[in-house]
Amino acid sequence: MIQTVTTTPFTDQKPGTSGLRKKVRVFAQPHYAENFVQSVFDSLDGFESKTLVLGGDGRYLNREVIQTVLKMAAANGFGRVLVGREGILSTPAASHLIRSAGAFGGLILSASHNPGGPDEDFGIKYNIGNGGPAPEKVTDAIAARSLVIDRYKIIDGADVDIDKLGVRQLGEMVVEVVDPVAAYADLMESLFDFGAIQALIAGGFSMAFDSMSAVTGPYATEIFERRLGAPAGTVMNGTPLPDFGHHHPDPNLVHAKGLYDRLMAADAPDFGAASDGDGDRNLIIGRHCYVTPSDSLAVLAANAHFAPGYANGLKGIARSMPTSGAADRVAEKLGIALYETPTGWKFFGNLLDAGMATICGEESAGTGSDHVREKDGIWAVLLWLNILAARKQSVAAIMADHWATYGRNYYARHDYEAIAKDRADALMAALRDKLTTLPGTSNSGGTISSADDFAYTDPTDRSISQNQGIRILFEDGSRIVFRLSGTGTEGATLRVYIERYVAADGDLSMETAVALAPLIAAAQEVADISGFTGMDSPSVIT
Ligand code: VG1
Ligand code: CO
Repeated sequence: MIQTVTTTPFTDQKPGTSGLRKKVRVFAQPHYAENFVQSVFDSLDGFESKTLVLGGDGRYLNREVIQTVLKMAAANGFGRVLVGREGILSTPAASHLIRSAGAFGGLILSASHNPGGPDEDFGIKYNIGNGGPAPEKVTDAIAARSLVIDRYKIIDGADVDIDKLGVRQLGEMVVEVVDPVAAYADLMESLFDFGAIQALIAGGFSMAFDSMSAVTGPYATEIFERRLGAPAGTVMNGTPLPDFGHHHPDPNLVHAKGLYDRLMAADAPDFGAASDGDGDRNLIIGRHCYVTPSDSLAVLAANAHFAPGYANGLKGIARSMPTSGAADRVAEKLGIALYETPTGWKFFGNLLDAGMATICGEESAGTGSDHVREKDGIWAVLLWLNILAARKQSVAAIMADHWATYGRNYYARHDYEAIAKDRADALMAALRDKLTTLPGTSNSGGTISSADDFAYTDPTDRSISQNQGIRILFEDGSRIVFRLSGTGTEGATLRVYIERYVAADGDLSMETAVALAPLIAAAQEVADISGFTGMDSPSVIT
């Protein structure tokens, strides 16, 4: 029985950098999730009888919202929903499923690297038929619809069994429960030299992979332990838990400190990696050698040809604006284009679809390629393993060689979390007011050569995205970027991105904090961070 339920709009359903993310208690309000899902469906055209992909990272509320979406998809006229068993699909696996099934689109239930549990975060993201996050014109339409919505459609009936593989009927719609892992693992096997990686591991190479009690557990166990032969226990925290074991599933030096300490110990394994809540981020740490995500992107791009899937070279590289320029130097050497986009994976989709870029990455531990339309944590780990197997060198040796060839972009991101929104806005407004007067002035970081608010024109459809972050550039090529996070659920988060380039003949072995100290001081001088935020130091440094 299709029911039409009367509702009233919520005013806070505009999707952020990556979908709608809110506290669970916000999502659990009557009609909240339903309003958003209906706003998505109302913003789409022509999905009748078509396929929707559905799955999430298993966090608290996942199973309930899966059922809601199934019933709403049936009531709204979808022909079929492909849902991961137990409601599980990593973000890259969902992207692959959308593409391989020729689905109309997909809904991914996740707040990604944000914590989960009854007092933590939940999220919903819509991906389009290319498998990638909905572009801004779609998210803008969803936001507009959410402000005027007055009814949603839902089937009145029993829950669907999503725990067993197979095909079921829900009203007029078919629900197909699929294995969340197998097709994704096959895709990985088609891109990388599993034989070479198996031989590496059989030869005594040791690794640790931290799934952070999030969605990659079953994927990592299948791929690293079963298919590649790594010993049992290689995958740590491999069972997805609704609250991620009370941990913050963000693979950075703060939240994956246990892994970091293990890789810095005297008896460290050769290689360590971690992924986030929904499996699209990656942290790479070699034995006694942390690799910044921006450097990782550059190294992966420079060495991708060692993997069978990329043996013919890259068409181009794309990175988000705050990501360091390390990849730019690789693109230059390879003679391929480098694209600089706003933060968030949704801006890469058009470049990948147009065949302009092959590899993309962000400083926030996201790297991926044209194999799907999302960033992909396990993919990045496998490409690293493939490169290590082919070059037969340690991570530290590869990094040293990379810097000696291209120079080194010292880089750090300082996050000031949970600050009052009006203070964060005031800080950014004060910076914007100064943009025209800053060039030519000097501070601890040197002389400022230019300052602007980043705007992006998509080269494929000419759409324009403005106010994507304030850039302060110095005469020596150093850079400070300021922007506000679009994924937080508490107050505002200020992100300050700090970068200094040292050429190949300069000092390549400084401590990052030492190399960046003058620029860190300059960020404070230019933006009065402590004055506006009341914080003397960042909450997280990555
Ligand atoms: C952050 C990162 C951004 C990333 C986004 C989604 O966004 O900075 O690079 O694409 O999270 O990643 P923001 O607006 O908070 O800076 V995930 O793994 O949370 O989907
Ligand atoms: Co994520």
